[in-house]
Amino acid sequence: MRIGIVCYPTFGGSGVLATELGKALANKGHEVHFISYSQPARLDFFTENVFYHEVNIAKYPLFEYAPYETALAGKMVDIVQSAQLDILHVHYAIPHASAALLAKQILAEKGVYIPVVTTLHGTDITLVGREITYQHVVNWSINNSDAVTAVSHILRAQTLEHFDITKHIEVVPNFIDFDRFNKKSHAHFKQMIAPAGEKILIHTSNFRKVKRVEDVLLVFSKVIKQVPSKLVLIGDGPERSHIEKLSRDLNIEPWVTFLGKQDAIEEILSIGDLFILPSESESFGLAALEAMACEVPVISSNTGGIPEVNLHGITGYLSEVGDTDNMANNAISLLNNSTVHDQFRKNALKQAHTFDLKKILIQYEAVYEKVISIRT
Ligand code: GMT
Repeated sequence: MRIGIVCYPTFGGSGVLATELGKALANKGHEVHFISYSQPARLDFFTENVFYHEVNIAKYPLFEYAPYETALAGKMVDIVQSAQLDILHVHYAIPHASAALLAKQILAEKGVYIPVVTTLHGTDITLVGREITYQHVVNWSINNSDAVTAVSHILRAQTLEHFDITKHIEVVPNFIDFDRFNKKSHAHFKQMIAPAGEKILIHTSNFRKVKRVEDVLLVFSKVIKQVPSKLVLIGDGPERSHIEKLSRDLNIEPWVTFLGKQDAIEEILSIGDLFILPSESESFGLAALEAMACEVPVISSNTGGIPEVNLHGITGYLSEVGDTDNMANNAISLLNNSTVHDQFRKNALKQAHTFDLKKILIQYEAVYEKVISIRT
C-alpha cells in the first residue's frame, strides 16, 4: 500500500507513535509518506520507501495566525495525487482529521478517491477537543472519517461520552518495538549514575503540567529517605525550570539527574529499577509501556488508559492522582523486596508483549484494507 501519515513532529506520544508506525509499515514493504510541518523527531533515517513532505505555510502580513490547516490540506491534495496514495492516516483529530477531510473533498471533485483513517490519541479528545471552539469540528471529523481508531478502551469510551458519535470507533492500542526496546546491559552507565549501587528511578515526559513531574520529585524525596536511590529525569518542556527549582527546594538536587531530550531512551530505561508516571491524565501512557519493555516496573497514577497498560500488583502499582505518599510507599516496598521486584520485572515484560508491534501492525493494516476495499 502507499500510505500517507500525518502527525505532529514533536516529542509528543502521538508523533512518536505515528512515526514508529510509518517506519514499521515501510519495513514491511509499504510505501510511506510522512506529511508534517517539520521532520518527525523519531524519523532519524530514510530508506527507499520512506518519504517526508514538509508543509510550508506562506507568510503574509495579513495573517496574524498562519492558516496551517489550509496549507496542510493543500499539501495532502498534492501528495495524494503525485505519490498516488491509497490511504491517508492522520494522527490527532485537530487539525489533521478536518484537514484530511477537506483534502478528500477536493480530490473527490478531481475524481480521486482517498479514504481517511483518523487515530485519536487523547488530548485531542480529553483536553483540547472539548473546547467549545473545537468541539463541532472534532465531532464532524470523527463522524466523517472512513475509519476511526482510539489508542485505548477508555479513550474510546470518553469519545463516545463527550461527543455525538455515529461512527464505529475501533480500539487499536499503542505498540512497542522489541527490536529496539529491550533490556540492554549497561553496567558502565549504571555505575556512572549509581556508583554505590543505589536504586535508579526514572521518569520521562515532555514536562507539561498534565504529567505532574513535581509528584515524581515528591515521591523520590520520600523514597530516598528509606532506600539509597537516584532519580533520572528524561525530557524537556515548559515545567522543566520549575522542576529544577523544586529539586533544589526539596534538597534532593544531588541525587537527581536531568538528562533533557534523549533519542536512545531504551538505553537509559535499561538501567532503571522503577519508572514513575504520576500523570493527571493519560489516554494510554506510551512511556510506561516503553519502560515495561525494558523490564522496569511502573509506579503510576490510576487514570485514563494507564490501568490498561500497568497492572496493579502485577507489573507495578496504581495510586490515585496526587497521592504521592501511596506511590512512595509502593515504590519503597517494591525496592525493598528483591523477589517481588524481580517477579514484577518479568510480569512487566510479559504484559508489554501483549502490545508487540508485530501484533498491532496487523490490526492497522486490516483497518486500511477494509476502508480501501469498500471503494474498490
Ligand atoms: O501527553 C503527551 O505527552 C502527548 C500526547 C500527544 O497527543 O502526543 O500523548 C497522548 O498520546 C500518546 C500516544 O497515543 C499517549 O500515550 C498519551 O497517553 C497521550 N497523552 C495524554 O492523554 C495526556
